[in-house]
Amino acid sequence: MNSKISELRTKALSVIEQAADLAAIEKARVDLLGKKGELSAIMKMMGELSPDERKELGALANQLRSDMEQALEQKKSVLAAAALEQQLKAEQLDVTVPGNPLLTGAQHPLHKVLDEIKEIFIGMGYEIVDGPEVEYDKYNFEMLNIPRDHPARDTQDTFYVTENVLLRTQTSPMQVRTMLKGKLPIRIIAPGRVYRADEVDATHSPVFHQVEGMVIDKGVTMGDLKATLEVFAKRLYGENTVARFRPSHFPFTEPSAEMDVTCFRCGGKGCSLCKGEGWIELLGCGMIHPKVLRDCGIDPEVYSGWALGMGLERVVMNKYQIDDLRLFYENDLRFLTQFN
Ligand code: 2U9
Repeated sequence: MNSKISELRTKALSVIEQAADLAAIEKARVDLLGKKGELSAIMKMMGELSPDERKELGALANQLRSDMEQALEQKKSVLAAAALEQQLKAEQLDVTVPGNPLLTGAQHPLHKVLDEIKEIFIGMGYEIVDGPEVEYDKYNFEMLNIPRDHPARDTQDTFYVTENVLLRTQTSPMQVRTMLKGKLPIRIIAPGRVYRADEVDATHSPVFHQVEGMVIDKGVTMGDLKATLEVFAKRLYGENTVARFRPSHFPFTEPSAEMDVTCFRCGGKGCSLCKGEGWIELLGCGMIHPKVLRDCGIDPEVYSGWALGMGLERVVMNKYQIDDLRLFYENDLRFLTQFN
């Protein structure tokens, strides 16, 4: 029995010493100290010994157990440290490697240019007004001198909600609402979404944006209109921009005009952007019709005013040479990220 204990001691210490990793040390622990292990087998045989022998050999076996436990613990901590060392080496982080760039949001090109337009007019003392997209027929058409039989009222062009309610086809009802409040003088810019029953193609959409403006005060003339819009054109497209006015017709202004600006790509020489013309049409404008002033409660003998209207999509398409209006509404990141 004595020699069995000392054989087990030699063998155990050697097995523990040779354990190559944590799994091997665990296996050694089970083999040596477990219920079915070799020390347990020795302990079971103790029952057959005399009390004196049992006392002596029991003490030896207990000493062996505690020595094995200590050796296992020691080896285990050496192996655990080595394993940790190896893991740290394998998982080494290079903190200087550049990270994955995050996609950041950016302003939509329509919004970006609208903000520029607003800033230009705010700088000249204008207020920005907002109003409902579902409007009364009265504010959208009637008070703007657009009679019942006018082509613009054709149901093909207008989304009607009821006989008297519609989706606004222009932002002009906001000017009507402002005039009806009766506070003068007026200097406003009215930007917003408008609706027309058009088929979608490269230049048409049933939803688009207009920016309109209006000034009403005593003694306002066509000279004020021209001077203000020339400054606007230079601020929007650059100081070298020249504006020209062509006669036009709108039911709500008299006289009416359209304003062209020199092409900002070729400076007026003629190129593919301006189709060889040297000019690009920017907006419509005119002196507010006396009937419109009167219907909105303003005496045209005392007050006069001018108004402008432009399609925002067209301005942005010219500015960035975008050839298809649908790109504004498709939210394709390949398009949108170009304006970051
Ligand atoms: C009131 C009085 C006058 C607004 C105006 C235009 C000229 C104009 C078009 C440009 C392109 C609309 O988007 S578009 O199709 N608009 O040419 N708009 S003057 O005149 C007003 C508005 C309200 C009470």
